[in-house]
Amino acid sequence: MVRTIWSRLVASTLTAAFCTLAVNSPALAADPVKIGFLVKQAEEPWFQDEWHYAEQAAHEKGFTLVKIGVPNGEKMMAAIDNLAAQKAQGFVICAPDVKLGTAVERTAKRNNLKVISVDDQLIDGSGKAISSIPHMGISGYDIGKQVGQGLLNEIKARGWVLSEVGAMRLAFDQLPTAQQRTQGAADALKAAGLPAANVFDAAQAKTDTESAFNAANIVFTKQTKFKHWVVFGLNDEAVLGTVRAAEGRGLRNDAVIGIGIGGSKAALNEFAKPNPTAFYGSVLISSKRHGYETTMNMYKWITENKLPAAVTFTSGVLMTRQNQAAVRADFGL
Ligand code: FCA
Repeated sequence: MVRTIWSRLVASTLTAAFCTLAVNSPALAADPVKIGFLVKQAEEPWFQDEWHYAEQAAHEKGFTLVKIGVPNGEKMMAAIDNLAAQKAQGFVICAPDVKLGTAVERTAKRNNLKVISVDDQLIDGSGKAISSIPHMGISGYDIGKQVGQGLLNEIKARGWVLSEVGAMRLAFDQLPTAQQRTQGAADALKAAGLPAANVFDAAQAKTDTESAFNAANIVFTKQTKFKHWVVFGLNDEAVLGTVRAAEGRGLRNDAVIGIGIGGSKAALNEFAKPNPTAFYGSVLISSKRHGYETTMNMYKWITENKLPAAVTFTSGVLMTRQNQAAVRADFGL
């Protein structure tokens, strides 16, 4: 008898304890948080930095970050399916082609995955930005104008005559942010009096250094009358490829001024060379915000159902050999 009462008591206490546990800790029943971070060019230092700061968010919150390079549409689709199979709840993506936007949205939905885009805003079949996917990118046009202003200041400091300066725009116009960035730079130069006829487009096949090198070579071959050049493009790689092409023709830092966009290792390595090259500067943008904040936003979306801002555009600051340490410190890098 005593035993029966005792065992009943134990059983009811256990049930109560279990209920309390079940009610108060719903997370125990849920899958652990897993977030994908998919980037189009895993070998590019900018994307390595984004991953680094995304890892910081994962470390702080204790979730798993799955980093996948997605250089083409096929790999991207496989990566999204793979994330679903691994029971991830969402992913951040910089897609290899923004026109894959509708496919990304559909595949994510089908797999019940939340999605945030970073750097390159996804577009639909008619070329419109997909507003249902939260996005963090850079203020392309304004940052481009900063590039143009930086080039103008340096032209002035050297006493070059604007009408005698050639301007090379490394173009990758199928990517809207690339178009906006280079347009901003070209507009700033033209507004200051650089003749429109002095601006030459060099179309890149991809957004890497080699494609820029090839594209710039073609323009340098055709346009031989300019002794002074300014060069700009969507990122540091575009400008570095152009600077290398110029060097191949004997055009060095006294003849060429290049300003990139990014400011990660690609730029820092160049600044670390003992002799200054024609890579004069880079508008530093925040890989920390783009990597850490997007991932953190995704985490909060998953765990607190807090929808991220529809669009966030981040700003940049011109960084040169001289001020690199201070500018990076201001960015918390
Ligand atoms: C695009 C470019 C990258 C980087 C990023 C912010 O994705 O391709 O190089 O500039 O925007």
